[in-house]
Amino acid sequence: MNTVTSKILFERAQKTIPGGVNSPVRAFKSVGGTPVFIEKAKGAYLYDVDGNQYIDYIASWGPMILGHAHESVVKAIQEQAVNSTSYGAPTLLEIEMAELITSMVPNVDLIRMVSSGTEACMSALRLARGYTKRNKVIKFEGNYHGHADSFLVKAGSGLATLDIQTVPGITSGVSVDTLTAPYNDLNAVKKIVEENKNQVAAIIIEPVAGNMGCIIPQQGFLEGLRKLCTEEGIVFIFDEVMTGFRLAPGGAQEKLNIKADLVTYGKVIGGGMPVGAFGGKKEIMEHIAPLGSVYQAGTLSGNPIAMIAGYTMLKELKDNPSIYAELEAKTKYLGDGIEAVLQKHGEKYRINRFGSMISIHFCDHDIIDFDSAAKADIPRFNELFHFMLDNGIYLPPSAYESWFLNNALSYQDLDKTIATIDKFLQQ
Ligand code: HOZ
Repeated sequence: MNTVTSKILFERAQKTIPGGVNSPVRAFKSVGGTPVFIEKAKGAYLYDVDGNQYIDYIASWGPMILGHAHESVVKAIQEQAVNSTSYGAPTLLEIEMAELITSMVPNVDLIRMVSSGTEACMSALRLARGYTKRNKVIKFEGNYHGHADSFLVKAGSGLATLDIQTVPGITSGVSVDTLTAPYNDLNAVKKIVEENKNQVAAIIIEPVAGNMGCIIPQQGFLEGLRKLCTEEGIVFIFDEVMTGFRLAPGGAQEKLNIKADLVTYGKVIGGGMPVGAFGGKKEIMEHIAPLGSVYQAGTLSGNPIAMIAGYTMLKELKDNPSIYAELEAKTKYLGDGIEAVLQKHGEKYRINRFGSMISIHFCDHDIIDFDSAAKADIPRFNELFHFMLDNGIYLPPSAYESWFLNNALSYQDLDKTIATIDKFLQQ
């Protein structure tokens, strides 16, 4: 595959942008090689600056559930753009968006728009601290909640990809309040809570993890955390930046039937535009300014372009819930097809799949937490990544990321993906 223009652009980018990218995972550092630069995308396909087409399994890290440049979303953005791109003042659109989200998602009485998933998680934690008057937070190893200081301890995604254990610039005063436990280990969490009696403000979790590959919560894990939070007066925060509106109209809360106290969202509620939100129980949300004194603000919060793009996509998901069954069927088809070829070639593997999230791990042990994910054969994944890319299939450029399916993918695309993995295994 000819990617000469991408290579030239990467050289040029490095002269003015740190590492040539605006988000580290994109740099291909762990998989090696140089990133391809994208010119456009439509439906299930990305097109790079050299004119190559790729079947996309990233979907902008989740939000492109209906595929890229979905017609109604594009039209809505165009119609709004002529009325200006930002006002810094209230709009009807924000109310319609809040009403739509609260009609789709359980346990969200009030919701505040922000501009990214990072901002949503950072604000939700501040709120939980303000509400409980406690300082500590428990997060899970390999979960990633954006790049706010409190969350960059044993984090997944780019930190796992680049093997960054400690982040310079984060003071010990901040990180001392972040306690970590292995994912799926309820007893470890109970122990931490016991050792920090009445000090834990929040437990934050990716209800289905997507930042160390896709990892599924084991039976009883989330239920146990819910019970513990209720008993100990801890705010239970679901980070639904990846799972929100993807696993079900009501996200992981609906799909797994677990109530969170606060929920955070990211790009998915903007149809891929830069946006996020956090919401939850009235009793907690009322502590946010201007109702309460937990301060949180932003000129671009509730931005009209982001609102109309997100509203249009979410409304389509609400009106056509069969999309979820279609997506899940496609993901199962892909997973079963990949499993068949892996078995045929006697490869050691685990496939983790939930809804339209999936990841393949080359190993002979179950992938249930960060340690087990890290013990898989990462170089083998990196080889797969490059073989797929060279054959027009764009997987996440890291073994520590989930793949995300979009509903524009055809069964022909899935067959091509399976056949390409078969070819890879024949080498
Ligand atoms: N941290 C993101 C994946 N979990 C990647 C963000 C990006 O590079 O766009």
